[in-house]
Amino acid sequence: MTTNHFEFQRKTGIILALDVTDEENAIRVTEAVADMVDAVKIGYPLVLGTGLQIVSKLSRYAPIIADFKVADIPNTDRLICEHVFKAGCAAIIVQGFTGPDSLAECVKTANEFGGKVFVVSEMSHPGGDYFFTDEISKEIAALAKKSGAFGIVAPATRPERVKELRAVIGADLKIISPGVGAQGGSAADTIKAGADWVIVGRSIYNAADPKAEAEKVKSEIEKLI
Ligand code: NUP
Repeated sequence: MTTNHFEFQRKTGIILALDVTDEENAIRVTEAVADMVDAVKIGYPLVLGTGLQIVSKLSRYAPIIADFKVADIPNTDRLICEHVFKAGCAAIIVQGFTGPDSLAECVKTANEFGGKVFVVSEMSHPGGDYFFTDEISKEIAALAKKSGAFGIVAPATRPERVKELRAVIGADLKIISPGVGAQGGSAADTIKAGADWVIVGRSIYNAADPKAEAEKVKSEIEKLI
């Protein structure tokens, strides 16, 4: 069994969402912003485009978070998590609506590899609160805490919800927040609301100068300290 020794440390407060679909761009953008981000989040677009072996190529630069929003029965969840952590990912994003047994299996498998689990509590897009009502999101966040997850995913597009979800989980769990930039959320407002990291994708990887764009977000967060 391979053990993943990557630790998340909050230096800049930025996680890059790397939704490019080819290796050349993936490496180019990651190399450019590696000093500016604490982790790189990859998901279906990049992994389906290049294969899971992209993890070993990118993990030289930063810890890798696999955003597969795992949402299955415990046995299937375990098989998915094993592949992700064996490939060298430091963390995985899973859904919480699947319930306590599925979540427990993800956390157990992650722990076997020294990896971490983030649970989606509420999604950031406009329709994201259609089923994830305030009460459901809070219940999912509470379940994430009870299950021993490392953190939750909460919407930067609704900082007030980040604040409410922070109140549910307390200080021990981490919050990572997508929705900054292209989806309209503000990095400063999200961190002020209680997020530990903002997740930024298109506004960095589509920029003519990804490094300069990441620097802007970094200094926006630094001003809060
Ligand atoms: O609620 C969520 N919203 C969201 O945007 C949960 C996510 N995991 N994401 C992901 O964050 C999304 O799939 C994308 O990879 C990233 C946001 O990217 P962008 O909107 O900054 O381009």
